[in-house]
Amino acid sequence: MKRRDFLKLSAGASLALATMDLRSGSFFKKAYAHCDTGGELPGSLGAKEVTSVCEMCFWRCPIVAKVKNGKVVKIEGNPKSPTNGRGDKARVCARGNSGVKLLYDPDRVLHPLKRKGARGEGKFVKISWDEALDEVAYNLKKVKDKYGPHAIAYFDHGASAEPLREIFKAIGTENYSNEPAFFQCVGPVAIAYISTMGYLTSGTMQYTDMANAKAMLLVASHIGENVHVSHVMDFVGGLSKGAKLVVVDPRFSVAAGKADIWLPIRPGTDTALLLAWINYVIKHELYDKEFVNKYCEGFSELKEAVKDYTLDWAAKICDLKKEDIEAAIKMLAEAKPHVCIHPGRHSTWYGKGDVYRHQALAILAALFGGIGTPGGLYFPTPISLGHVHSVKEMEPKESDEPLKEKYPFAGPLPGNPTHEIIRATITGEPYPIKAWGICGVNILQTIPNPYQTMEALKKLDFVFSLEMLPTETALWSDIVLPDAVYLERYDDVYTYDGLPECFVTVRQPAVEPLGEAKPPFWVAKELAKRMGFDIFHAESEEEIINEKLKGLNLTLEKLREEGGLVVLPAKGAYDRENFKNIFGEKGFKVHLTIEDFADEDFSPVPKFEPTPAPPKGYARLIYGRVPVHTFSRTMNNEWLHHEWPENHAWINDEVAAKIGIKDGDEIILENQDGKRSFPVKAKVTPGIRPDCIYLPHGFGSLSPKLSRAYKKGASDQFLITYYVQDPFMGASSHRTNFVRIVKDGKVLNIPELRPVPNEIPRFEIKKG
Ligand SMILES: Nc1nc2c(c(=O)[nH]1)N[C@H]1C(S)=C(S)[C@@H](COP(=O)(O)OP(=O)(O)OC[C@H]3O[C@@H](n4cnc5c(=O)[nH]c(N)nc54)[C@H](O)[C@@H]3O)O[C@H]1N2
Ligand SMILES: Nc1nc2c(c(=O)[nH]1)N[C@H]1C(S)=C(S)[C@@H](COP(=O)(O)OP(=O)(O)OC[C@H]3O[C@@H](n4cnc5c(=O)[nH]c(N)nc54)[C@H](O)[C@@H]3O)O[C@H]1N2
Ligand code: SF4
Ligand SMILES: [Mo]
Repeated sequence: MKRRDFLKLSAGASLALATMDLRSGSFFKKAYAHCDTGGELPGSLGAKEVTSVCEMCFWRCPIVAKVKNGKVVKIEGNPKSPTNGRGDKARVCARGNSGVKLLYDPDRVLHPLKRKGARGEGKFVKISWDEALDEVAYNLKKVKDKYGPHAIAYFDHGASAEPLREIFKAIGTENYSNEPAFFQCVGPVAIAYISTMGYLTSGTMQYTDMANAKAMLLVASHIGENVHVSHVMDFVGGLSKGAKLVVVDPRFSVAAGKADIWLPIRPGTDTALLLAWINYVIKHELYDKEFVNKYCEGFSELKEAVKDYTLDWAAKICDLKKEDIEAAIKMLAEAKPHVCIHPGRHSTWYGKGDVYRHQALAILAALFGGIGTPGGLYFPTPISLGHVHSVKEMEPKESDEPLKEKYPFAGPLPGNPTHEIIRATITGEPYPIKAWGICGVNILQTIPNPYQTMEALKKLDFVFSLEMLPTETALWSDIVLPDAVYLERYDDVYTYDGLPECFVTVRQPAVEPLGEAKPPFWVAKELAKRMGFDIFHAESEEEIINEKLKGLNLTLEKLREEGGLVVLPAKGAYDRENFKNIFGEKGFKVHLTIEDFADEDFSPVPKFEPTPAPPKGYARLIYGRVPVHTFSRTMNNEWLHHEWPENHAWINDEVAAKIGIKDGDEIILENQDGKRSFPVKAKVTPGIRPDCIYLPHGFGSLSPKLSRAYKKGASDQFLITYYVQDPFMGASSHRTNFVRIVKDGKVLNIPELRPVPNEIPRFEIKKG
């Protein structure tokens, strides 16, 4: 298959990479046809402009909301933002534009609700806020009194979950699942990069200087489908200036469509490739000697540890051609030190070996000298906000039987691994967990094994959620509290500490909350009152915001006058000498071998730990993003649903021909435990390996109350029943499941077209 043939396949590419300025498109005309603007044409004429911050995903782009007749009619990028394209080029992505349709989603939860039927059944009655809050406070107190503070757990994600978190801290529980954002997302990459180079390159921010890179390596990172506006702009900026690109992905992603070399790797074998590359770079002296001598520790141990990993070995394990992987590493080496080895972001793939994969990526970046240099990874600018005195932060007491005991690198983080909480809820061991609070996370669509999560939900004495939409998770709650949408509330002060310039901005309401929806700060304050916690001394969110802005000699008023955003200079992005690591130590050091890992009986250098290959008759289930949706949260959005209403299951064309599947056929996927998906259309393509089936994530909602999203496409999540927990920090794997196809009631086994070498064990299906 030649590159130009593949280019035809990446239909999503231009859509995604344009980062969607939809202002002049027919899309908007059509979209506005449904927008009730009181008979007036929408647009900026005569509209009030309110600056704020997007929360359609966590990149938090600065925005301007245009308000006409008391309604938000349009959202644009804040023209002052140095990262979204300034002035009239200020961009938001398709999702950012479509916040309007989250706000006015007819399915929104606008009143406090109390469950009437069984959990999950979706039957509720409206109750007053007083009743709802009394009920939450009463039940949390009851569980705490009977079983102790750790019997209460909190699942949270995103801005609106933060005020409520203070309640759980005051209760004294350490069982907040420190977010799907860690244990289902960045956990492994965070541990690897902090341990190797002393800072986190992939938190909310990504410190990747792709705009100035001469070459880039993306391992999985499917930029273009994974859309964070300034990140995509940096990527495209680098490419347009001629940067070379190597993409390692079993699927022909949008980014692969832009690549000089695409390596369609056997899933789960990336560390083998990286180890062979590290060995090759050392053996052929392709590394940056000055950088390694000056900043790196452990070079000779690393050299010794990787000496047997040859390109021939990796080619066999990874099912790639030796010539291709050699050409790729040479291409990257030629650009050193201005080479961007992307650290990745979502990294909870296989449970075992995920940390080593990202450790190997960090080592490769260091060998090329691509850290603290233009075009490589860079250092964040320190920005200090003022101290908040008006909220009394409580620290949870540690339990005698900590759930993270088995995981040495979950230690310094607040919260406990998600699946430790879920299993303790089911078994009562090591202690009972009897009540859950949920905010900003759709636990049934994002935490592996939703069937186990439902089992846990059934066991609870009490569960409540703060939500905007009647999602699967809301349907399983006893009390649902209606949250204000981000366009209706204050949240936080947001700083951007990257390149080309930094800034500070703030989220503020464009309109009043609809119905009886209330902002999270109000909810937390009211709950604190009822629980008897004297923690919120601020009268309003503005007070807290002003305390924070004081650190930058700003006030909310001043920030508003400045167009909602103040640009701050980026400092020290390439300054290795004055770098301070996250532990506050000055001076830049790279640990090519990690003693802390050895101290905990892990390997100090990356180790290839093969994940089991698909059992005979199955393909591995893999997943990713589509550019116009964020996880499950946007599936019911009118405009985004219109653009991308359902997902397709990507199936290799040779496999499809052998089992008689045609493009567009309706199929069902069945996993190794016999769990079946909703019907989904097949996308037959040479752009995926024969041993994988790919499902874009977030589709296939199980909530009948989401009138657009319900049963549209298939949920990857409901096929993920088997997970492996990462021995470093207890994060759970998402790519350890296998599927075959059911068509017209007949089960079709997936033929094995790529032989599996003996070094890779095979997954064994448990009977019964
Ligand atoms: N539009 C949109 N953008 C988003 C989000 C969203 O919901 N919507 N979410 C944001 C968030 S929080 C995150 S964490 C990021 C996630 O985005 P990334 O960090 O880019 O996610 P990955 O899992 O690294 O990438 C998915 C790709 O991995 C490939 N893949 C699967 N298995 C393997 C394997 O074993 N090896 C290799 N090399 N590749 C494999 C898949 O084919 C797919 O192309 O996206 C962010 N951006
Ligand atoms: N199978 C599978 N699982 C995954 C992933 C995957 O690709 N596949 N990706 C993983 C990754 S990288 C991540 S970061 C996580 C993301 O995990 P989640 O954050 O759980 O993602 P969503 O499905 O968008 O669920 C968010 C929920 O919060 C609600 N919500 C959104 N905004 C607000 C708000 O302002 N206030 C309130 N109260 N509620 C709000 C939405 O309605 C929705 O129900 O998922 C992880 N899990
Ligand atoms: S990338 Fe898109 S959805 Fe995410 S914050 Fe920016 S505009 Fe909003
Ligand atoms: Mo994520």
